[in-house]
Amino acid sequence: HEKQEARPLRQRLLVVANRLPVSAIRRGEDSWSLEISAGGLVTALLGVKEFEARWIGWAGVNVPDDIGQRALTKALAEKKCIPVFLDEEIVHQYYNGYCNNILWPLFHYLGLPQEDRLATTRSFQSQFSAYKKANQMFADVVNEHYEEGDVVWCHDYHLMFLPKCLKEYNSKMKVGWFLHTPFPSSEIHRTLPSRSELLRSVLAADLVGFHTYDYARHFVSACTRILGLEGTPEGVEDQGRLTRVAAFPIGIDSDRFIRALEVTQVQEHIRELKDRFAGRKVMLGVDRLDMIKGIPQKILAFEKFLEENPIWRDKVVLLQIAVPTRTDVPEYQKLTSQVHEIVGRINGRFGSLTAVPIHHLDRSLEFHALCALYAVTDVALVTSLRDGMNLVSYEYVACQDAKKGVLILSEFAGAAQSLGAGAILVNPWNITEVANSIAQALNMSSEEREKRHRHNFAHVTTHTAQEWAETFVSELNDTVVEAQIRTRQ
Ligand code: ADQ
Repeated sequence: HEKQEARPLRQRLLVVANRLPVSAIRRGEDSWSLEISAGGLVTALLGVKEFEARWIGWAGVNVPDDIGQRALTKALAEKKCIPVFLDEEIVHQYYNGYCNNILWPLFHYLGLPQEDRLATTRSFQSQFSAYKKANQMFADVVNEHYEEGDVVWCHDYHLMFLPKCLKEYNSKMKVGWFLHTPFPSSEIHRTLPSRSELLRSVLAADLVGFHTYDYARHFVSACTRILGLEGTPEGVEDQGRLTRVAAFPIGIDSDRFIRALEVTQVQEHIRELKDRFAGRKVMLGVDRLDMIKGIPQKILAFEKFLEENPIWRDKVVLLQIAVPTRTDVPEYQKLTSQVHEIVGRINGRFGSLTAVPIHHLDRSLEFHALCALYAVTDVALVTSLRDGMNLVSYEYVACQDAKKGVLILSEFAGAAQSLGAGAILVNPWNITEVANSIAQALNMSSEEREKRHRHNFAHVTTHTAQEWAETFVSELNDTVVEAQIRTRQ
């Protein structure tokens, strides 16, 4: 009886992702300080009232000793987080290697690593083994904390092997898997040496979700072409067992952005920025510094625009904020210097003693500064070469209700499917087309801006992160119930 009373009233949701939503800093042998990082996923799940979420994942730090592990586990428990401890070698092979060097570029159509093919092929096997081992370690922790009735929601390309490991522990566990990146055409996926094994393990889940219908369709084609299974309108069928596959487009917590614009600190930032750039139109780019975001292409398009529109040269400025990520990977270091070189060249070419056309910052901005930038700028440029969804485009629209700025958006971002009617869609590889779109955006009439903005603002404020999470989890619950009914019949 006592045990029953202690159980939470709401259904428990175990959210499993590679990284926990905290940054942990070790202060002493057995003391840690933790800071919650309020990413999209955290805010999405905080809004889901029917469920009580627990987070399972890697804390992003190497903790080799028992004392440190015990202390960190205890500190994390207060934040409803449960750690998976990965050692340096596993992190190197699984995270830097298989996840970021193989799956990430492949899923964004950049192909498998080309240089030194032999070395890559040789390390491929050990990286894939580390990937499976790491996924098994996540499964062990989930299994240890799982209670009957819980829903387990696995996230992203880091954990494609997890659904299978979990179902091997307990075939009754309700398991969902969601991919935050694109799922590429089956022609791309089939180049991956471990293509079948990964598909089969994902199929062990009850519900598999993607941002767009296209990604879901690519996944189903990969299963039919590579595994020879049957694709149905509901998903993929294997010997009578259905894995439901569907699109669940993510959103943002739009209220959080809209409310922030009322905060005094944000209004002060807005005033400062207006003074700083008075008399000029301001264009904005906000991205993680990653090859998929198409930052060099964006800057080259801006150069082309300046070249072809001399009257705009001292009347427009591009602010590009790029947060460095994966800084220890040589390709990312190369990208940083490439971007710096292009920016330097263009500023040298079009700048004057008092003003430069591009302000490039290699850093992350705090939330209020970001909201102010979103609110004051006239045009946002999102030119990803591929992007699962792209939340920056949503955040920009949420902050533009007063100004009704123009969004230029890559047709290869998932967001193009939801914000396409309001944005100017571009092929980011076509520098001339992007340059022309910049001119179109800067010259657009206020009536047209208003019309386009209305469309996008309505979408962003109704298709929120909370709605996304709720829909996925309730669909997962329903899928399991339907499957039980089918087996009874
Ligand atoms: P990301 O590739 O990280 O996400 P995105 O969706 O744009 O891309 O989200 C980035 C987040 O980081 C945004 O919330 C943004 O505000 C923040 N951010 C970016 N640059 C910043 C800066 N300089 N300073 C402060 N904050 C910054 C992955 C996929 C996407 C998918 C999301 C969610 O690659 O396609 O939309 O997951 O599923």
